Amino acid sequence: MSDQPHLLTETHGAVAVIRINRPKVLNALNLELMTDLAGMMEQFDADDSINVILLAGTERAWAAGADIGDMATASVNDMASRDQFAQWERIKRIKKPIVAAVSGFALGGGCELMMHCDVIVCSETARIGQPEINIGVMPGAGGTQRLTRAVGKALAMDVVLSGRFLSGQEAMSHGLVSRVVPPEHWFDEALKVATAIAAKPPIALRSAKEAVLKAQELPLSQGLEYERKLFYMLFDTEDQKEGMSAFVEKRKPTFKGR
Ligand code: CO8
Repeated sequence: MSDQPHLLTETHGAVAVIRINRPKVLNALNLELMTDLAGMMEQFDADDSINVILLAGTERAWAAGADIGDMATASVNDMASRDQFAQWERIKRIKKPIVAAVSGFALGGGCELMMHCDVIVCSETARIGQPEINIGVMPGAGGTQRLTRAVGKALAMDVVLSGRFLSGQEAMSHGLVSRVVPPEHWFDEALKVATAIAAKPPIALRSAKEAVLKAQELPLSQGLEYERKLFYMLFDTEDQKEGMSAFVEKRKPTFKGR
């Protein structure tokens, strides 16, 4: 094992940056890393001084998938008893917005981790795919489901069955990522986006994230009802009073997260 930490953190105002740091294996995601990542995200989720989490890889790789070395000789029972997906469930439950800064390879579990993020800022030259088919398996952390919902059946089938990679530009044109940027700006643009979001009222951010995620699961009429309830609830926050008064008084609002 390397003595370098596999996750690095820093804060920029109300943005907590987590960088995946296993460059020698293109940021392959092993169980220890995923467990620490989930724990770190939960800590930032509970920290009132943080409003947005920015998850980044390196320039060469966001993450080239789950660590194949760890799985190569595993049995069904080994895989089931490791229960690796419990860590992914923890990430799914993070309430604060997660911005992804994606450059290089986002493959297999890497693509699936990217799809767990809320706003995805991606380099034009990123290489995104679900190439598990090339090593005798298929996506296991949501790839067949989230990719299909994002890009539609035809392209999802192509990516999953052929194992081919999409460029950042292609991913953008099919709605898989939020913004695509020139290669040299993959991190600074993502930080700008995260910083801008971090200035918004925290309770409204959390509610809006929750409602958009519900759209992936609920039928339209139930989703609309869910949205309406969250919308009404925001009228019980100081930030709603402040935001609307500031608009009427033509001044900048000061949000307090209450
Ligand atoms: N796991 C472990 N090591 C990896 C991985 C990986 N996913 N990807 C790259 N590496 C290692 C290589 O073995 C190599 O190590 P070394 O220098 O010791 O030989 C190093 O990273 C650099 O890689 P390459 O020399 O291969 O670099 P290239 O530029 O030639 O190729 C590629 C880059 C195309 C990204 C290539 O490395 C590759 O194909 N990687 C594997 C991609 C892949 O198949 N990903 C899917 C993995 S399976 C998966 O993600 C299932 C998810 C299920 C849910 C998660 C819960 C467990």
